[in-house]
Amino acid sequence: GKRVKGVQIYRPFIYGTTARPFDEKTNPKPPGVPDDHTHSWTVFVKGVEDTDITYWLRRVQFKLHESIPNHVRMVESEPGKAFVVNETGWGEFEIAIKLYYVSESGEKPQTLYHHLRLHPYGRTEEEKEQMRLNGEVISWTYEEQLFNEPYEAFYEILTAG
Ligand code: SLL
Repeated sequence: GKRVKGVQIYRPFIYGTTARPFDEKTNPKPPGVPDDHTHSWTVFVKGVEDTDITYWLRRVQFKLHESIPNHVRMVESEPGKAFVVNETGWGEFEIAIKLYYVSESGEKPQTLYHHLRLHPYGRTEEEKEQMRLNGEVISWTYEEQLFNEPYEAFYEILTAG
């Protein structure tokens, strides 16, 4: 196919993690979770304000720490749904997030890296205290996916919405 010359298309998305400490009242530990696990957490790739991104993103591979059973997780797209892995654990680590684009794009997969945060962080004590009070540790990155001179068929898909 031909490419649309001189055209750049940007699509915003968010990736990151949200973690909650286990707590009898607010986040009870489900049965079967190992004793040494202190947190539940989720890693995701999704559209801004939950807009659909599955028209350009086909699947996402999350590579978790090797200590986690079945640590390479492939998540296929479901229309309108975020790409998510839910887990429990005790430690922070780097997650490799590999994006696979829809075949019409002709784009090669691309890998992002995200540090799972379980513990409150911030530049100031106030920021940390706020996370403690909220009962969750959010670490999200806003990103824009650039499609440079997309193929004509893919351009149609990108601009159909
Ligand atoms: C650390 N470098 O030492 C890190 C590694 C690994 C965290 C953290 C295991 C969960 C499971 C888990 O939380 N690993 O057993 O399913 O802090």
